[in-house]
Amino acid sequence: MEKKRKVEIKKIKDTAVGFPAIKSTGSRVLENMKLKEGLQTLFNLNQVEGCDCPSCAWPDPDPDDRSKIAEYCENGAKAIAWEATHKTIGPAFFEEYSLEELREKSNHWLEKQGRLTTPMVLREGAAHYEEISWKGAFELMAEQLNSLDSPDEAIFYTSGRTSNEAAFMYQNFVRQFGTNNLPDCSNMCHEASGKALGETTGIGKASVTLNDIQEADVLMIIGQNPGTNAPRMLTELQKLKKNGGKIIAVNPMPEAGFMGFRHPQKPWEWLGKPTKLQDLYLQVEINGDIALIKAIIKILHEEDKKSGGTIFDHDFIRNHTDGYDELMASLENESLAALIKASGVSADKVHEAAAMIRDNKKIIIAWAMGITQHKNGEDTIREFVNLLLLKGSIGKTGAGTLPVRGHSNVQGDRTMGIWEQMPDAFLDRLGKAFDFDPPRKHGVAAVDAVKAMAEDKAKFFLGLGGNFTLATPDTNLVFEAMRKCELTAHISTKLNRSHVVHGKQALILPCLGRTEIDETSRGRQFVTTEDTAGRIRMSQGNLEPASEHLKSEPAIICGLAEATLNGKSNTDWAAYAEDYNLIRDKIEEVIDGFEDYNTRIQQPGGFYLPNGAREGRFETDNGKAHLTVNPVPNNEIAPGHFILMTMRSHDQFNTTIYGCSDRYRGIENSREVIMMNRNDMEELGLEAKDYVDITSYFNGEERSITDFQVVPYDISEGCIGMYFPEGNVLVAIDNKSPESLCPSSKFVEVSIQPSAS
Ligand SMILES: Nc1nc2c(c(=O)[nH]1)N[C@H]1C(S)=C(S)[C@@H](COP(=O)(O)OP(=O)(O)OC[C@H]3O[C@@H](n4cnc5c(=O)[nH]c(N)nc54)[C@H](O)[C@@H]3O)O[C@H]1N2
Ligand SMILES: Nc1nc2c(c(=O)[nH]1)N[C@H]1C(S)=C(S)[C@@H](COP(=O)(O)OP(=O)(O)OC[C@H]3O[C@@H](n4cnc5c(=O)[nH]c(N)nc54)[C@H](O)[C@@H]3O)O[C@H]1N2
Ligand SMILES: [Mo]
Repeated sequence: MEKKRKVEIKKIKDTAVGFPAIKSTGSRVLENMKLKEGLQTLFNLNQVEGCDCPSCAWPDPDPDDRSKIAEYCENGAKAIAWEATHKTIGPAFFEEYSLEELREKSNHWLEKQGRLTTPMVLREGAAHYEEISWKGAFELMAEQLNSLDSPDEAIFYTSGRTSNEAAFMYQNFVRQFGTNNLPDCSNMCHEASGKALGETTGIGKASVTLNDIQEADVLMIIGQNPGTNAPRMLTELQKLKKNGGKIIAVNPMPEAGFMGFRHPQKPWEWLGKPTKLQDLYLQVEINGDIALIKAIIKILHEEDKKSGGTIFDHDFIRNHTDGYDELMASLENESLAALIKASGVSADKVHEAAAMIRDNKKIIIAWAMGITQHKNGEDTIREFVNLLLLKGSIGKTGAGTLPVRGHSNVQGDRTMGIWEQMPDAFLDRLGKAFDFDPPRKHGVAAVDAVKAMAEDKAKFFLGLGGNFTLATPDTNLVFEAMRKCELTAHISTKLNRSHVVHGKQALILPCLGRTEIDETSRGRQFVTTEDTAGRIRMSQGNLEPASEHLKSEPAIICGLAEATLNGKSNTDWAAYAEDYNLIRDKIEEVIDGFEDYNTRIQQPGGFYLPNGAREGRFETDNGKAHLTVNPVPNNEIAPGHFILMTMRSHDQFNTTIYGCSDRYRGIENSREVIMMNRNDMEELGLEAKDYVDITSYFNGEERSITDFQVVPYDISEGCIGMYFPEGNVLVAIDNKSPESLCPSSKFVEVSIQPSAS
């Protein structure tokens, strides 16, 4: 094992981006790429005809507003440099390192070795991966798939970096094979947003565009850390502030990203005073958000009654919503004091927030994982919708819902049919377009996929991107589940834990990355993606591929489909692999909103998909947006225990660890830490950097990790922060939302004990 790292603690930053970000971008790029290539790729990033940044799903500005040379952020640049590295690993590497040796390496080390170049196979009982031809790899998978007792014994995972074209052909193949087992990273991410918004507003996506943000009166940013995870959002928040808008941040810890901001591409701002972003900071308790929003609504309701109905938008409520009377009646039964107490925020701050909302008409609520990764994520989001609807703040300029998506094409993958429970209308059209009868039985989502493998109900796993083994909760159980499979295979760019914790046989299928040229017999191909605001754009790399043996994701999927469905499919898979225009024609046939796809995608900036809620049309069962009554969750835990949340540092992309520098939080050199309030530390007699063991509790089961260091932090009392994926060991597989099945990675009951050693 690698030597244990020791944490260094520095001051928490109160400003995001600025010069240190530029410096950090430069050093990460130079570490990984040659200068010329690095600049070439960065300049291509998010330009109208360039490559869609693979880091996050934040929308690009309209073509005229785009920065001429650079439309990226520090973390986007890191993601690019990481993918476009000139280091490669091929057969010689796998000959040198046995699996036993690779398993001892850290997650950072595995990915750091460079780009995968050649298909590799691990034969049953072998100690090393060895080279295999593409044909051999496809045949091995086909043989396994065709020998299963039922197609439902196969799991087909997707991570959100996959293009629309690859995702569409993947789900098409999987359904022609005969199953809906299509879990994806969204199952662990924004599932609750899709569900709650779909139900209440008729569309499970954001209702706002970038331009709305600049025009909002008040933007609430709840359970999200944009400075790290969507840095380009800060530019829009800065514009909002310059237009006189106000920002309310709701988070158990103050994140640098919304305290202050210096624009990275405006050097004159690097030295001057930063733009102060947040006007009001509400330090909630973990999962105190729903109580907070209810308290705000209750205060506004009282004032609305007193003022004769001037606070809420009663015309809008009458014309566009239902459920008002039930919602108001339910509020009469809630005690304001109890709601405020449950939120963890002081009464005067809750009143201050209510006053800011009361006096304004255009409200946006933005949120991410701090909200969705809870057992009651959907309830909280429905409560956001309540507040917005009461203020008439959905379907007009400068107002609306903003679930900030994670992976750069996670939203597009879902639009393309990557979902274990696609509706019949979609399946009907898919079946018609490709002349087959799609299976109707719902498949398994991520958590149930783990269980199916652990319980021997599934024996084949294929991952289209991602790192399933580390991204899913309950790491030890997932390891066991993967090891039980007959075959685990991964379409990947870099080596990761999922390749070294494997089934009886395993395959590594190396693919082109976003930054690379994708050339087929029909010429240079491009792919398309969908951002958080529902805009479809093209993405085209400009670098030479890392190896001549790489295949594109669509080509790998079509190759596998051809080998597996041999003679049983009416689809000319080879033709689609050569010409992605053909794929887009089929997408147009199956999915609404893609009319003239191949023509409109050529427009600078692409095009927006239809969005009823954005235009004030609520495409629900009765054409009205629904106000709903949602219970305040019981967050009670045993005395002396804490609530733990697992989140991202500034130096990672999900399970990809770039380094150990969580710069804004001042935590350096180690990730094996917990962030804890000083009062709680005092209570337990702990000093900074002490080593502790952490035990989690769920349904009478215990899970533990040892030797993490304590970092005193400005986090709500009783709450603890830890990094993902290290914390996943503690998240029980059944600790999830019963509605969306999303793991509650932000709510784990734990106790802390000083380490024995
Ligand atoms: N550089 C970089 N960019 C990324 C990613 C990355 O790993 N690195 N990941 C991408 C992906 S897939 C996603 S989904 C997004 C994730 O983006 P975020 O949602 O910003 O990710 P997390 O780090 O999980 O941060 C969650 C935030 O919620 C807060 N929080 C935790 N619990 C609660 C709670 O109960 N209530 C409230 N109000 N706040 C809470 C935490 O303090 C933290 O600020 O980012 C995407 N972009
Ligand atoms: N405890 C806890 N667990 C969580 C979360 C949390 O906050 N806390 N967050 C959850 C969330 S929001 C998400 S989205 C999931 C993320 O889950 P995943 O999407 O499964 O994980 P990533 O770490 O993004 O995947 C990284 C791998 O993708 C591969 N890759 C990179 N680029 C490409 C590409 O272009 N093509 C292909 N084929 N492969 C590529 C590389 O091999 C890399 O190792 O994790 C979830 N798990
Ligand atoms: Mo995500």
